[in-house]
Amino acid sequence: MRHVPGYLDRRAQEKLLADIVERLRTAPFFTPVMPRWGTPFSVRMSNFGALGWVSDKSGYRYQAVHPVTGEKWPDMPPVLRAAWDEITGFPAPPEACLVNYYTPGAKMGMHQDRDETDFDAPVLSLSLGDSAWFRIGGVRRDAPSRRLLLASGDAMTLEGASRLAFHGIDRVIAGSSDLLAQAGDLFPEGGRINLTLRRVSAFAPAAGRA
Ligand code: MD3
Ligand code: FE
Repeated sequence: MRHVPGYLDRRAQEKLLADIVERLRTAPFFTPVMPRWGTPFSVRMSNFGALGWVSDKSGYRYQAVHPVTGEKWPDMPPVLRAAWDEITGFPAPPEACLVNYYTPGAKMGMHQDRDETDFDAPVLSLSLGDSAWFRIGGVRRDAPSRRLLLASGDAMTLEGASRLAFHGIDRVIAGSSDLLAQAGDLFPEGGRINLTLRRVSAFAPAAGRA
């Protein structure tokens, strides 16, 4: 795992936020619910790119359309594609960008990300808005964990052993950033947006030259 504090400067964060807000008009945040029980997540979500992650009573999955509007997901903001190439160097483009929105009281319990076919590809995360305490442990739920503060503009990559580590968001620090206020009245409570870029399907590298 690699943490890159301040990967996006303030201007780049504002441009990315504007690109996100524009896309949320056609792909508004939805409230995912837990499979089986239907308990709502405290985090609201949307997606950009060919595939988006959704969760409803029938399960977790990636799909090409928004679960409420039925429309295809918007394209990814160009700066995200550039960040993927620059930070990960992975030889195939990201297929999915999950957009998580945390109000100041929202959290995400410890979980593994295993709905993708290809665990060899990295996951890239970018944070905007309020800082949050991120927790990461081991590949077993009972392994010891540590926490890391993720601030607006920070990037983080997860690959190799960390790709299947349990992780979550303990707490958002309300009022720690004024970035989301730039979006007018869309985020009256402030909060935090996290973007995760992923490969979903397996990528077969071209055969090497002899
Ligand atoms: C560690 N998101 O969307 S981003 C998620 O801040 C998720 O919204 C958190 O966990 C958030 O699934 C954490 C950092 C992150 C993303 C993917 C990971 C950490 C990861 C995949 C494997 C291990
Ligand atoms: Fe996760």
